[in-house]
Amino acid sequence: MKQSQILIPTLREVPSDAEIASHKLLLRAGMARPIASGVYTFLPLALRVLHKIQAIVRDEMNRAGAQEILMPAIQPAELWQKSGRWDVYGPELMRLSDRHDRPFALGPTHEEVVSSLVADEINSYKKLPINLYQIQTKFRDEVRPRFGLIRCREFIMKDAYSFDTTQEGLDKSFDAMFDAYQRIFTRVGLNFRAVEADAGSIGGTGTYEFMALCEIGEDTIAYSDQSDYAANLEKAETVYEGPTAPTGDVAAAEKVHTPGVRTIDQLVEALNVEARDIFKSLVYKVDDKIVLVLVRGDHELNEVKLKNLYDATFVDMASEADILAIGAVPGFIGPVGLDPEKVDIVADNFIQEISSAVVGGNEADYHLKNVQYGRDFQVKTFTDLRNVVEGDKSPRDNGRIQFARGVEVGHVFKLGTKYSKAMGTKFLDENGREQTVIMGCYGIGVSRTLAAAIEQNNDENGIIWPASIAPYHVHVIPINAKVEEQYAVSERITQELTQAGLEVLFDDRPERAGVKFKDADLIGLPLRITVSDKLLPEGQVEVRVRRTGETFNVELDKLTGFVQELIAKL
Ligand code: 9G3
Repeated sequence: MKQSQILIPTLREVPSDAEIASHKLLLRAGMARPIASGVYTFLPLALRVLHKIQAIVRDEMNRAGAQEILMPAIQPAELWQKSGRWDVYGPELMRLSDRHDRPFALGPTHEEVVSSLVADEINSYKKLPINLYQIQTKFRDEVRPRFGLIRCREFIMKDAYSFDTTQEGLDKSFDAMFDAYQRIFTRVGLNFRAVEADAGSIGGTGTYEFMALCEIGEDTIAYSDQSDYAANLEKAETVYEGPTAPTGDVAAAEKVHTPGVRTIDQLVEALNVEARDIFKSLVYKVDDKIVLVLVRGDHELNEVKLKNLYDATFVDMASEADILAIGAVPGFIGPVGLDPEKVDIVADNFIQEISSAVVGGNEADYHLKNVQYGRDFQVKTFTDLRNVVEGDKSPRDNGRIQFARGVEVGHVFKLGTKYSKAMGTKFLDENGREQTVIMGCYGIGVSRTLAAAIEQNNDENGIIWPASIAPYHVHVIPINAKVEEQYAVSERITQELTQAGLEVLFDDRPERAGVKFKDADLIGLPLRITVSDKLLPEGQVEVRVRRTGETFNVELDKLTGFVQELIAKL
């Protein structure tokens, strides 16, 4: 393909709102252009990469026995009213009305649509299991789109949905998808981990996120240094090995005047104690219950674990009124003297390691010290309520927990009957009895995968495409396109390599060599072939590997075989 014919508007500089490498490079390499916050046009090079990622996804989904369909982007509100989600989602769900003023949503996902389809079209166990998938544009009106294609408002997702008659069937479908995802991300060339994740609002159990490891990732991954155990921070478990607090008697609890001392750091300073000796008392509204949560001052509450403890739908910090209503004082909240009728007191296991603690005094400007759990206050439930920290014991092996950051590029869920019940997706079993279908759902962020690949494969000169998803395999560049022989040889090389099945971008533009080399490094094709007056007399051209900078002088009559062999390794 001649570069002078293709729209590749490369840039030297990018707008300041592009903070991360992939966002900058998508714009500079002339691959994407925003038309609104979080809404992008994919230009020719990006579309070629998207098509390659989609081809790998399709190949593995089809190999796993899934069937491709294409569902509509606009969805009638009735479906979301039937599942009960129309009122659950706020402004993130993009809504519109049709000409008859009927309400619709722009689809952020398709559980309702696909469950309704299967409810209408399948009603016998003989037709199950089935796995339907699509590759389609999704809409989610993110409050803060950022990082280019990593978090945008319109994006391309592969979403699949499995329908089984039994839990074992779902387990089998889930495992087939899990394996397909391992193969997909390996073939795409991503450095990724499958991490245990919380099912969140979507419900169900057994959910994994596929995380592309990169520093700009918004998610923290906790992994063991001695096994392939990995979990996202919401889910990662701590290991409590039992009370180690000395049971020796402790002086009676004592009030301490701490005017205006509210934060852990101020308390550490004022009372000359360690953060671990202070109990954070956090008052939450969990659905409609008021809960006082205790975690050590050196730990962080994990709100997802609190939500799961109560199997709640909503978890929010309590209001000042709620805090006063249970007899506590904002800024000086503590567990001592509260009425268990008015508030549940739950605590993270690790507060049991502290025998003499500092807590809020439930009185303005006062704290209590020498407070002992069991003597001075009771706890309704002890459980794992904190975020893991680096160095914690791994819950699965004798390793220690380390942190990494990642971007979620895939997510697999065991849904169970959450949607099939609501949407009436049933089947008649072998005894003619009506049963509810058991579902799984499986997503891949296709456009986000493109961005993650750039995040993981770039240097100061630009993108470095893995060969499997590169927009083209080889960049052919004559040092001076105006020199007849250089142009002719470049054209012939382009034809030969194309005939051999390689995808070639021929830079036929009348630009200076330096400009063409800079653009080639920016666009990042795996190989660059330079045609020059220096080497042509020897019947040679230079082949250069973008990732390593390695160069080879290759005879023209050996070029095709050489390039084919080299590209297979990139
Ligand atoms: C919404 C909006 C945003 C959403 C959802 C619904 C995320 C929503 C979770 C999923 C679960 C799986 C199938 C493919 C894999 C992921 N954001 N989720 O349900 F209305 Cl506005 O999408 N869906």
